[in-house]
Amino acid sequence: MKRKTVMITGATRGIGEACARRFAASGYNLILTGRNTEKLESLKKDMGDGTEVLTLAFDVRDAGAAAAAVRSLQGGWREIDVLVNNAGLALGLEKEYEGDTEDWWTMIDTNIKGLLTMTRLVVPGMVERNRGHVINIGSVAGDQAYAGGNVYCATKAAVKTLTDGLRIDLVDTCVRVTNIKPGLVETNFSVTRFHGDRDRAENVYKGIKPLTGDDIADVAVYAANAPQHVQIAEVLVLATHQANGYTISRRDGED
Ligand code: 8X3
Repeated sequence: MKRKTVMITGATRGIGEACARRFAASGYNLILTGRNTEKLESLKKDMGDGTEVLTLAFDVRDAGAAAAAVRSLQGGWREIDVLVNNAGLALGLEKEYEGDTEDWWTMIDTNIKGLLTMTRLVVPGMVERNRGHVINIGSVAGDQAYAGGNVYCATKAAVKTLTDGLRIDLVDTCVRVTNIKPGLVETNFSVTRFHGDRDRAENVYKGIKPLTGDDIADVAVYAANAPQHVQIAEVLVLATHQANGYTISRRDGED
Protein backbone atom coordinates (compact mmCIF):
# COMPACT_ATOMS: atom_id res chain seq x y z
CA MET A 1 0.00 0.00 0.00
CA LYS A 2 1.17 3.53 -0.78
CA ARG A 3 2.67 5.34 2.21
CA LYS A 4 0.68 8.29 3.45
CA THR A 5 2.10 11.80 3.59
CA VAL A 6 1.99 14.12 6.57
CA MET A 7 2.92 17.80 6.45
CA ILE A 8 4.06 19.20 9.79
CA THR A 9 4.60 22.92 10.39
CA GLY A 10 7.09 24.03 13.02
CA ALA A 11 8.78 20.64 12.68
CA THR A 12 12.25 21.67 13.80
CA ARG A 13 11.69 21.16 17.52
CA GLY A 14 9.30 20.39 20.34
CA ILE A 15 5.93 18.85 19.52
CA GLY A 16 6.56 19.29 15.78
CA GLU A 17 9.82 17.35 15.85
CA ALA A 18 8.23 14.65 18.00
CA CYS A 19 5.38 14.39 15.46
CA ALA A 20 7.95 13.99 12.67
CA ARG A 21 9.58 11.05 14.43
CA ARG A 22 6.34 9.40 15.52
CA PHE A 23 4.65 9.73 12.09
CA ALA A 24 7.80 8.37 10.42
CA ALA A 25 7.76 5.40 12.80
CA SER A 26 4.12 4.86 11.88
CA GLY A 27 4.96 4.58 8.17
CA TYR A 28 4.29 8.09 6.86
CA ASN A 29 6.40 10.11 4.46
CA LEU A 30 7.13 13.56 5.80
CA ILE A 31 6.90 17.12 4.54
CA LEU A 32 8.67 19.08 7.25
CA THR A 33 8.36 22.83 7.37
CA GLY A 34 10.00 25.38 9.62
CA ARG A 35 12.16 28.46 9.57
CA ASN A 36 15.51 26.83 10.23
CA THR A 37 16.90 25.14 7.10
CA GLU A 38 19.81 23.50 8.94
CA LYS A 39 17.57 21.93 11.56
CA LEU A 40 15.19 20.69 8.87
CA GLU A 41 18.09 19.10 7.01
CA SER A 42 19.55 17.44 10.10
CA LEU A 43 16.11 16.08 10.98
CA LYS A 44 15.82 14.72 7.45
CA LYS A 45 19.21 12.97 7.78
CA ASP A 46 18.08 11.50 11.07
CA MET A 47 15.09 9.69 9.62
CA GLY A 48 15.40 6.01 8.74
CA ASP A 49 15.86 4.79 5.18
CA GLY A 50 12.22 3.78 4.75
CA THR A 51 10.94 7.33 5.23
CA GLU A 52 10.89 9.80 2.37
CA VAL A 53 11.37 13.33 3.65
CA LEU A 54 10.84 16.64 1.90
CA THR A 55 11.82 19.84 3.66
CA LEU A 56 10.35 23.27 2.99
CA ALA A 57 11.93 26.21 4.78
CA PHE A 58 9.53 29.11 5.26
CA ASP A 59 7.82 31.08 7.99
CA VAL A 60 4.06 30.44 8.27
CA ARG A 61 3.65 34.19 8.92
CA ASP A 62 4.75 34.84 5.34
CA ALA A 63 1.65 33.91 3.32
CA GLY A 64 3.47 34.41 0.00
CA ALA A 65 6.34 32.10 0.98
CA ALA A 66 3.88 29.52 2.31
CA ALA A 67 1.92 29.59 -0.96
CA ALA A 68 5.10 29.27 -3.04
CA ALA A 69 6.26 26.32 -0.91
CA VAL A 70 2.96 24.45 -1.26
CA ARG A 71 2.85 25.24 -5.01
CA SER A 72 6.39 23.81 -5.39
CA LEU A 73 5.20 20.32 -4.38
CA GLN A 74 5.46 17.83 -7.24
CA GLY A 75 3.78 14.51 -7.99
CA GLY A 76 2.77 12.40 -5.01
CA TRP A 77 3.96 15.07 -2.58
CA ARG A 78 0.92 17.13 -3.55
CA GLU A 79 -1.37 14.52 -2.02
CA ILE A 80 -1.11 15.48 1.62
CA ASP A 81 -3.04 13.05 3.81
CA VAL A 82 -2.47 14.76 7.14
CA LEU A 83 -1.68 18.40 7.91
CA VAL A 84 -0.38 19.03 11.42
CA ASN A 85 -0.74 22.74 12.11
CA ASN A 86 1.81 22.85 14.90
CA ALA A 87 3.79 26.07 14.37
CA GLY A 88 3.00 28.37 17.26
CA LEU A 89 4.46 30.08 20.26
CA ALA A 90 3.83 32.03 23.43
CA LEU A 91 5.64 35.27 24.16
CA GLY A 92 5.55 36.97 27.54
CA LEU A 93 3.39 36.62 30.60
CA GLU A 94 2.70 40.29 31.25
CA LYS A 95 -0.61 41.75 32.26
CA GLU A 96 -2.79 42.61 29.29
CA TYR A 97 -2.49 46.33 29.94
CA GLU A 98 1.29 46.09 30.17
CA GLY A 99 2.13 43.59 27.41
CA ASP A 100 4.56 44.04 24.53
CA THR A 101 2.48 44.70 21.43
CA GLU A 102 5.16 43.23 19.14
CA ASP A 103 4.89 39.96 21.08
CA TRP A 104 1.12 40.03 20.59
CA TRP A 105 1.32 40.51 16.84
CA THR A 106 3.89 37.71 16.54
CA MET A 107 1.62 35.29 18.40
CA ILE A 108 -1.46 36.33 16.43
CA ASP A 109 0.38 36.17 13.10
CA THR A 110 1.82 32.73 13.84
CA ASN A 111 -0.81 30.94 15.92
CA ILE A 112 -3.90 32.22 14.10
CA LYS A 113 -2.98 33.67 10.73
CA GLY A 114 -0.25 31.09 10.00
CA LEU A 115 -2.61 28.24 10.83
CA LEU A 116 -5.29 29.77 8.61
CA THR A 117 -2.83 30.29 5.76
CA MET A 118 -1.76 26.64 5.80
CA THR A 119 -5.35 25.44 6.10
CA ARG A 120 -6.40 27.57 3.13
CA LEU A 121 -3.50 26.24 1.03
CA VAL A 122 -3.73 22.53 1.85
CA VAL A 123 -7.37 21.70 2.56
CA PRO A 124 -8.76 22.35 -0.98
CA GLY A 125 -6.64 19.42 -2.25
CA MET A 126 -8.00 17.22 0.53
CA VAL A 127 -11.54 18.17 -0.44
CA GLU A 128 -10.79 17.42 -4.11
CA ARG A 129 -9.47 13.97 -3.18
CA ASN A 130 -12.18 13.57 -0.54
CA ARG A 131 -9.45 12.33 1.80
CA GLY A 132 -7.44 14.02 4.49
CA HIS A 133 -7.04 15.07 8.07
CA VAL A 134 -6.20 18.39 9.69
CA ILE A 135 -4.69 18.20 13.16
CA ASN A 136 -4.43 21.56 14.88
CA ILE A 137 -2.26 21.91 17.96
CA GLY A 138 -4.34 24.03 20.30
CA SER A 139 -3.84 24.28 24.04
CA VAL A 140 -5.50 24.01 27.43
CA ALA A 141 -4.79 27.75 27.35
CA GLY A 142 -7.64 28.07 24.84
CA ASP A 143 -10.17 26.67 27.33
CA GLN A 144 -9.85 29.49 29.85
CA ALA A 145 -7.47 32.37 30.43
CA TYR A 146 -4.76 32.10 33.09
CA ALA A 147 -2.84 34.94 34.73
CA GLY A 148 -0.71 36.72 32.15
CA GLY A 149 -1.86 34.35 29.41
CA ASN A 150 -4.31 36.87 27.89
CA VAL A 151 -3.24 37.12 24.23
CA TYR A 152 -1.67 33.65 24.02
CA CYS A 153 -4.84 32.13 25.53
CA ALA A 154 -6.93 34.11 23.03
CA THR A 155 -4.92 32.73 20.10
CA LYS A 156 -5.51 29.19 21.31
CA ALA A 157 -9.21 29.91 21.86
CA ALA A 158 -9.18 31.01 18.21
CA VAL A 159 -7.55 27.70 17.25
CA LYS A 160 -10.40 25.88 19.01
CA THR A 161 -13.06 27.94 17.19
CA LEU A 162 -11.32 27.68 13.81
CA THR A 163 -10.99 23.92 14.25
CA ASP A 164 -14.68 23.59 15.11
CA GLY A 165 -15.61 25.83 12.17
CA LEU A 166 -13.50 23.81 9.74
CA ARG A 167 -15.07 20.58 11.00
CA ILE A 168 -18.50 22.03 10.21
CA ASP A 169 -17.37 23.19 6.77
CA LEU A 170 -16.03 19.70 5.97
CA VAL A 171 -18.89 17.68 7.42
CA ASP A 172 -20.06 16.54 3.98
CA THR A 173 -16.57 15.28 3.06
CA CYS A 174 -14.35 12.47 4.35
CA VAL A 175 -11.80 15.00 5.66
CA ARG A 176 -11.42 14.84 9.45
CA VAL A 177 -10.47 17.64 11.81
CA THR A 178 -8.85 17.34 15.24
CA ASN A 179 -7.87 19.81 17.93
CA ILE A 180 -5.22 18.53 20.35
CA LYS A 181 -4.97 20.72 23.44
CA PRO A 182 -1.79 20.07 25.44
CA GLY A 183 -1.19 21.28 28.96
CA LEU A 184 2.32 21.60 30.38
CA VAL A 185 4.76 20.18 27.83
CA GLU A 186 8.46 20.58 28.44
CA THR A 187 9.86 21.79 25.12
CA ASN A 188 11.50 25.07 24.24
CA PHE A 189 8.04 26.61 24.80
CA SER A 190 8.82 28.43 28.05
CA VAL A 191 12.35 29.44 27.00
CA THR A 192 10.75 31.15 24.00
CA ARG A 193 7.99 32.64 26.15
CA PHE A 194 10.56 34.23 28.47
CA HIS A 195 12.77 35.40 25.62
CA GLY A 196 15.61 32.99 26.43
CA ASP A 197 15.53 33.17 30.24
CA ARG A 198 16.20 29.48 30.99
CA ASP A 199 15.99 29.78 34.79
CA ARG A 200 12.54 31.30 34.58
CA ALA A 201 11.53 28.67 32.03
CA GLU A 202 12.67 25.82 34.28
CA ASN A 203 10.49 27.12 37.10
CA VAL A 204 7.38 26.53 34.98
CA TYR A 205 7.99 22.76 35.26
CA LYS A 206 9.35 22.73 38.84
CA GLY A 207 7.75 20.17 41.13
CA ILE A 208 5.66 18.57 38.41
CA LYS A 209 6.47 15.95 35.81
CA PRO A 210 5.47 17.67 32.58
CA LEU A 211 4.37 16.05 29.34
CA THR A 212 6.85 15.54 26.52
CA GLY A 213 6.49 16.30 22.84
CA ASP A 214 6.25 12.53 22.30
CA ASP A 215 3.19 12.31 24.55
CA ILE A 216 1.40 14.77 22.27
CA ALA A 217 2.73 13.20 19.06
CA ASP A 218 1.34 9.83 20.20
CA VAL A 219 -2.14 11.39 20.35
CA ALA A 220 -1.72 12.95 16.89
CA VAL A 221 -0.69 9.60 15.39
CA TYR A 222 -3.57 7.87 17.18
CA ALA A 223 -6.07 10.36 15.73
CA ALA A 224 -4.58 10.07 12.23
CA ASN A 225 -4.60 6.27 12.30
CA ALA A 226 -8.10 5.89 13.75
CA PRO A 227 -10.53 4.10 11.40
CA GLN A 228 -11.96 6.40 8.72
CA HIS A 229 -15.39 6.54 10.38
CA VAL A 230 -13.83 7.78 13.65
CA GLN A 231 -13.17 11.51 13.97
CA ILE A 232 -11.20 12.37 17.10
CA ALA A 233 -12.62 15.88 17.33
CA GLU A 234 -10.77 17.20 20.36
CA VAL A 235 -8.36 15.89 22.96
CA LEU A 236 -7.25 17.71 26.13
CA VAL A 237 -3.95 16.23 27.34
CA LEU A 238 -2.72 17.31 30.77
CA ALA A 239 0.09 16.31 33.07
CA THR A 240 -1.29 14.15 35.88
CA HIS A 241 -0.84 16.84 38.54
CA GLN A 242 -2.38 19.55 36.38
CA ALA A 243 -6.16 20.04 36.35
CA ASN A 244 -6.46 22.98 33.93
CA GLY A 245 -4.42 25.93 32.69
CA TYR A 246 -3.88 27.32 36.19
CA THR A 247 -4.44 24.55 38.76
CA ILE A 248 -1.16 22.70 39.23
CA SER A 249 0.05 20.67 42.21
CA ARG A 250 3.78 21.00 42.65
CA ARG A 251 5.65 18.49 44.82
CA ASP A 252 9.18 18.61 46.17
CA GLY A 253 11.52 16.21 44.45
CA GLU A 254 9.59 16.00 41.19
CA ASP A 255 10.84 17.55 38.05
C1 8X3 B 1 0.85 25.32 26.43
C2 8X3 B 1 0.17 25.03 27.70
O1 8X3 B 1 -0.53 25.86 29.99
O2 8X3 B 1 1.73 26.39 29.26
O3 8X3 B 1 -0.02 25.86 25.49
O4 8X3 B 1 -0.16 27.52 28.27
S1 8X3 B 1 0.32 26.27 28.84
